[in-house]
Amino acid sequence: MSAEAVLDAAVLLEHPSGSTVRITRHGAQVVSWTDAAGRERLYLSRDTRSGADASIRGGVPVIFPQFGTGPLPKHGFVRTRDWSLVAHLPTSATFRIADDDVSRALWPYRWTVELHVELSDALVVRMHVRNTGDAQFAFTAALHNYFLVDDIASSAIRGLGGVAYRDKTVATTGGSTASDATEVQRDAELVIARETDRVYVGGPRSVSIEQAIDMSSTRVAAEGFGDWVVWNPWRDAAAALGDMPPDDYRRFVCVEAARVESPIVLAPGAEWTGAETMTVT
Ligand code: TA6
Repeated sequence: MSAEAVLDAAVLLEHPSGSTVRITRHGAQVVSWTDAAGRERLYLSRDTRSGADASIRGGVPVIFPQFGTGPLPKHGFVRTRDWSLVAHLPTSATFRIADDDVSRALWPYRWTVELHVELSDALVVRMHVRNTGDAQFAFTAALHNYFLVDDIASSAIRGLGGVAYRDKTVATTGGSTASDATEVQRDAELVIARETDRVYVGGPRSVSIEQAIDMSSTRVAAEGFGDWVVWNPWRDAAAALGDMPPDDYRRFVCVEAARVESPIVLAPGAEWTGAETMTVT
């Protein structure tokens, strides 16, 4: 399936302002957001993989119950599964996924995740995780946003100055994430000019991608997550991905609302919500 086919198969939301959102049942993944001026704000690779076990390269992948690498498949397992569409109105949609035999073979817990997407003058994505079993569990999570930029060299990420981060591009002995180098971002703005893979520990409520499209900026405000991740593979790692045209590293930056550093612990019956609000400024 091509990127066009991914978009064609997606659930469409339309706002009277003219903005639109498309969400696939595969991964409950937002794969397109156009603003009121008709400009696409999210990156979607034209070489994305699709189909049963594939993760779609672009948009807003939903990461649960494990961010990054670990005992489970990388970035968890809900981004590669089909979700149920449980509500669909012109400007909102709700998707749900629950544990099953396949998930319990990997991770022996009972849970549901609902993703609620709402389009107004902003795009709001809300992720609800509920423990429906009788054992406590811990998880990490993210909304792995791929923001489209006209040119990575003339865009900048604002909001993370003074925040400590783990630099995942720096290999340390043993290569374990726990021992990745920790630094503090000195500059107010981050201009991406090389491979960048950072987990910011804590940080502000909102971050913006300045001069993303047509000189306009994309702002993302998060609640409930606590951490931020910034990723751009740059030339060589983009070429190695295999599902992205090599030069596309210039056309996006991932700025992710994430909970990576201190897992969320849910007691039986308990619920957690993480949300992000994206606006054009
Ligand atoms: O969020 C950043 C990151 O964890 C990077 O380390 C990079 O691997 C990226 O996600 C993409 O992962 P993926 O499994 O989708 O290729």
